[in-house]
Amino acid sequence: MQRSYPPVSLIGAPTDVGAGDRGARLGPDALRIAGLGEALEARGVEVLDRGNLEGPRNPWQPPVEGYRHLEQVVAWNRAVMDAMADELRQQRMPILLGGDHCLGLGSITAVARHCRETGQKLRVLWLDAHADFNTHQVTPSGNVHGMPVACLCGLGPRELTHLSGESPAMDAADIRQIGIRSVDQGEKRLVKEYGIDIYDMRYIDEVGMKRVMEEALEGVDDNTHLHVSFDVDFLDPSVAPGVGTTVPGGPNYREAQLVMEMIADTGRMRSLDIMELNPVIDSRNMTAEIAVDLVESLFGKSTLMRD
Ligand code: Z70
Ligand code: MN
Ligand code: MN
Ligand code: MN
Repeated sequence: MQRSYPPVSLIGAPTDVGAGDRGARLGPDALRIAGLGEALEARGVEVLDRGNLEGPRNPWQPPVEGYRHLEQVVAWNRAVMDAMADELRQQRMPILLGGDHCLGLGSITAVARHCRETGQKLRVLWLDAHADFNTHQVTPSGNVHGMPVACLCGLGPRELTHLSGESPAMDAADIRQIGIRSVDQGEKRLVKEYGIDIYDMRYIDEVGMKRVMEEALEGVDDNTHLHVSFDVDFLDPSVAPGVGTTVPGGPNYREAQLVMEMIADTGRMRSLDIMELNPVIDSRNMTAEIAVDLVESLFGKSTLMRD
């Protein structure tokens, strides 16, 4: 029996205001051109492309008091939060097409609020090379895409931590980070302090991806809303060169496929972010195509029929 999925809404967020390079603003169209919508339809999923959100342009300025483009980051995150919330209210599955990862804040703020309103448990899987847990005091760059998880846990500027009015937007105990291999000095102290559950590359190498995913998915049940925040730099650069910040030593294609297949097996994914794809750096849209491949696996595509 093939699993059935809720109808999907694609939401483009063409901005790189939170990033250190420009180009992630082109991510949504690169994913569309790689055939994301058609691939989901081929899996029997109903897909509506809502087009792209609008927001302020990237002023490309240096950081002010530890933040680059804070005002623009706030505006984009509000737009993302509202758009995600609309889809969730209609029982649809929003897929956010980034855009840089600062927008994970708006996305997950909406998802967490939806879970509170509907009495569901939240589980966030944060697939990334980075922990994205910086603050303006410890950030080496001022780039807000290095801060969304801290903001979600209530640590950051009020405009970002209180995006929906409530703070913290989510419980730090609800997130699992996988693939982590670049954490800044001050950031390390903070993730420890907040008790973030991190499956870093060393742990993945030691125990293997299968066990990592079993642990990260432990406790996911019929009342769980699973949100996947997929920063494409999670992947090893040999598989996915088209991102602003490549970090060597990431999951290879096979490990990444296993991650997606094990998420699909739960049948509980109800929202997804696909972030940080930078077509300016990519080669013939190959990273976008890999991302689409992986998303097909998230929606249950596997080599053999296993269900
Ligand atoms: C670094 C910082 C980051 C993504 C880079 C990098 C953060 N920790 N996140 N690329 N997606 O500047 O805070
Ligand atoms: Mn729901
Ligand atoms: Mn990230
Ligand atoms: Mn990253």
